[in-house]
Amino acid sequence: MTLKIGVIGTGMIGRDHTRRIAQVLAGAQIVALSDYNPDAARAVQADLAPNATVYDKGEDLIAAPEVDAVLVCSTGSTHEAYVLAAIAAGKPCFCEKPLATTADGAKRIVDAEVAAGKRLVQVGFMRRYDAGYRMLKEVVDNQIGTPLMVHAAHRNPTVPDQYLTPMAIHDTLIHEIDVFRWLLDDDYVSAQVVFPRKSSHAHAQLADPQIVLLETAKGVRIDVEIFVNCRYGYDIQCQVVGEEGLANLPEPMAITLRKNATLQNAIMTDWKDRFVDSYDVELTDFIKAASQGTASGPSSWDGYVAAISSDACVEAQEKTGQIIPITLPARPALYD
Ligand code: NAD
Ligand code: ISE
Repeated sequence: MTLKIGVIGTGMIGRDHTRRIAQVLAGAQIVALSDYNPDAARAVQADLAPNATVYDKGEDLIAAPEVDAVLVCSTGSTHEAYVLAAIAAGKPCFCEKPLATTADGAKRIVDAEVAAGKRLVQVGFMRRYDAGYRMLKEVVDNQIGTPLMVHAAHRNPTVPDQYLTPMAIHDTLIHEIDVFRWLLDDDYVSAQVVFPRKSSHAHAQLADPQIVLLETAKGVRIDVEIFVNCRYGYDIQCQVVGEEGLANLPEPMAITLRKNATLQNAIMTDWKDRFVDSYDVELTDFIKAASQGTASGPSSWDGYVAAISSDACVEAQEKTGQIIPITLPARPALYD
């Protein structure tokens, strides 16, 4: 069976996911596209999916009989309504992060999915599919004893002018928020944010860098540096310290060059390149489950917990230095 997919939101990542489904992955085809800006959808149609229908409204794409499953890749604030519409239509839905921009919005999705009685939603937390993080998890689970601390960094070379202080959490740290829950099999109980000296490259409405301190239910302490004007490259670092040893996330593969009396390794500059394989694997997982009428991988529950934890981190930014508690509701059996 070939899964017929409709993509809502044909900006940077919507275009990239359309490319991988149209040109790289097996088992699916793009039959429909929609974007708030119809020219963006038509440009992707012309370049990558000439047989797809362009819909003016995402809701019409979701309802279209030829669409078996939906990819929501539009701006974060629009995700909730589209995911709810896909659940109401009984269609599997891959939603880019964040699942919703508020915890209440994410809870509405969890409630709708629980009422539907089966998993229909996969959230785009692609790091769980990254070969390096999977190797790290294997070592954390089996070789370094009880994990005690995590030291991490999420660095982007630059960000657009619209990127404001809270986005360091909702847009950027949200990947660490999800992947550390999965890596440690744990949940957060508190968050604290402190601001180092500000980079002169950050604009007036952006505090950059930031340091987020998370504490988990099992007592692991996590520090994450978020630095989105670091200039030198796109750099994701993660070190887990356990009772018996220490494990680092592997660096992405790169040529080691000896030349002109120097030893060099290139550093990537774009998240699209850094996680290119993980996006392929996460969408392969989506295609497989959606072809069976369901979803697997990061769930609405994971998206909801990420939203609750993000909200606490934003509060911790606003009350810098204070420790903000994180309390989670009981998890519905659907997500066991
Ligand atoms: P983008 O701005 O390049 O694209 C967003 C697109 O959504 C635009 O074409 C815009 O016209 C469209 N849009 C806005 N409102 C809409 C609506 N109501 N209906 C339909 N389309 C609408 O942004 P992007 O970088 O592609 O990010 C899109 C989403 O993907 C965001 O939620 C972002 O957080 C997420 N993202 C995830 C990753 C990742 O690593 N997983 C990376 C980048 C972006
Ligand atoms: C972007 O939206 C992503 O998801 C990238 O993975 C992240 O590194 C970047 O900071 C975000 O803006």
